[in-house]
This record gives sequence, structure tokens and C-alpha cells, in this order.
Amino acid sequence: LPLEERLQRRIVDGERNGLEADLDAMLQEKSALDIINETLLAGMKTVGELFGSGQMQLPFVLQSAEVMKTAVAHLEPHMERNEDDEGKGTIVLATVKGDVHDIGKNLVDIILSNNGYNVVNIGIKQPVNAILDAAEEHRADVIGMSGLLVKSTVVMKENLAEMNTRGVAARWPVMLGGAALTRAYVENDLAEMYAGDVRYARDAFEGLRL
Ligand code: B1M
Repeated sequence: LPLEERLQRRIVDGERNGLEADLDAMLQEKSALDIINETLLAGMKTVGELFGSGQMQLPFVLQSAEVMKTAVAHLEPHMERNEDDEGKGTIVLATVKGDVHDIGKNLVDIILSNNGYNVVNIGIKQPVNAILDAAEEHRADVIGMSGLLVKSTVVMKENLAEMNTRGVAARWPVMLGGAALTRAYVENDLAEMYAGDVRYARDAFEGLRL
């Protein structure tokens, strides 16, 4: 197979052997970010489709996710850093309660960190209390919540309502992302739960722009 397809197949098949060598070869052709965005994410998309249609079982999805993570870790040192952009602000980043998906959140972490933001990534399955505690402790400027399950969109809604009740709206604008969300849902349904700013980021780059 040509290199591009082979790398996609590695993600879909969860095949790690030879991954790094292929990534190094691909780096001769395109940037680390383009490899992630164009090549690897296309593989993850296929995984999602196969899983969604019942053609792939969960343990294999997990393997694919592990290969994806290994690939991103291998590419990270090759990513451009905006060194003169240090100290733009602090964001607390979490995958919401009940949700284990973290590949997208961790990409957001990498992109923001590489561009001068201080990212406090508190991990997966984080209840709103833990998110707010971290925001307080690290004097965050922004709170970022990620979630991929439809259930997580409900959790985000509850979180925003809770944050509103606690009166933190003036303090923390919120950025939301993850495959189960849509811009319309965030801007119409979720934003009205919270008196502060609530923004949707379709991907890590929109997150950076925001
Ligand atoms: Co899960 N899973 N999964 N899964 N999984 C989905 C989300 C699903 C759509 C698959 C499907 O059915 N086609 C489906 C959800 C259906 C729904 O809710 N309606 C699903 C399901 C059902 C499940 C389980 C319930 C399965 C089960 O147990 N029976 C289970 C849930 C467990 C739980 O959370 N409690 C489960 C488990 C898993 C694995 C553990 C095997 C694995 C996750 C491993 C990991 O993350 N460490 C996994 C995977 C890999 C997927 C798919 C295939 C791929 C997700 C992914 O990593 N995409 C996924 C299919 C899909 O999404 N279509 C699926 C690549 C990643 C880069 O994209 O995270 O969307 P994404 O991030 C994007 C943007 O969304 C955005 O930026 C990124 C790109 O730049 N973004 C942000 C994300 N967060 C952001 C935050 C921001 C800004 C932007 O600011 C704060």
C-alpha cells in the first residue's frame, strides 16, 4: 500500500508494528499536524463508522485508539511551537463525567500548549466539582469541556446550570467541543444555561482561534 493508505490502515487495524517508521517517512512529505488532521483522523473516522455499523467490536476500537495515541505522541515533538507566544492564559481542560474519550481533548491540549497557553488537563470522567476546583486552584481564564457521547451533551448542560447557580459566569467563559455536539446545540440550547460566554469549537484549531 502507498504510505498514506498504509498509515490509515494501521489506525483502522490497530497495528503498531512499523508505525513510527511510517510516520517518519510521512514527515518527509507533510507536517506533523497535516498527518494528524488528514491521515490519522481519516483512519479514526473509519473506525467510528465501522463501530457504529456493528462491523467492529469495542476491543478493536480501543486498539485503534491506542495506535492513534502512540502516533500523536510520536509526532508531537515535530510540531511547530510558537515560542514567542508564552503566557497567553490558562485553560482547564476536561472530558466530562461519564465519558472516557480523550483523543480529541488531548489534541486540543497539544495545539493550545504549543501556542503559548497554559493547559491544565485534568483528564477524563471529571465531575463539575473537580473542573471548578481545578479552575480555582490554577486561576484559569477559561474552562474547556470535551465529550463525545450524546449523554455528555446532557452532562454539559447540567454542568453549565450548576456553574450558573454557583455564580461563576462572570469569571469563566466556557469552550465546548466533541463529536456529539453541534454549533446550533451549543449556541442555542447550552448557551442559555449560563450567563457567561459559551462557545463551540469544531476542532482544536477553532479552539485555538477562540
Ligand atoms: Co467510543 N463512541 N465508546 N470509544 N468512540 C464514539 C464517540 C461513537 C460515536 C462511536 C459510534 O457509535 N459510531 C459512540 C457514541 C454514540 C453516542 O453517544 N450516540 C461511542 C460509544 C457508544 C462508546 C461506548 C459507549 C461503547 C460501549 O462501551 N459500548 C464507550 C463509552 C465509554 C464511556 O465514555 N463511558 C466507548 C468507548 C470507546 C473507546 C474506549 C474504545 C475509545 C476511546 C479511547 C480514548 O479516547 N482514549 C472509543 C473511540 C476511539 C471512539 C471513536 C471511534 C473515535 C473517537 C475519537 O477519538 N475521534 C468514536 C467515533 C466518532 O467520534 N465518530 C466513538 C478522534 C478525535 C480526534 O475526535 O474527539 O471528536 P474528537 O475531537 C475532535 C473534535 O470533536 C474537537 O477537536 C478534535 C479534533 O481537532 N474537540 C474539541 C474535541 N474535544 C474538544 C474540546 C474543545 C474543543 C474542541 O474545547 C474544550
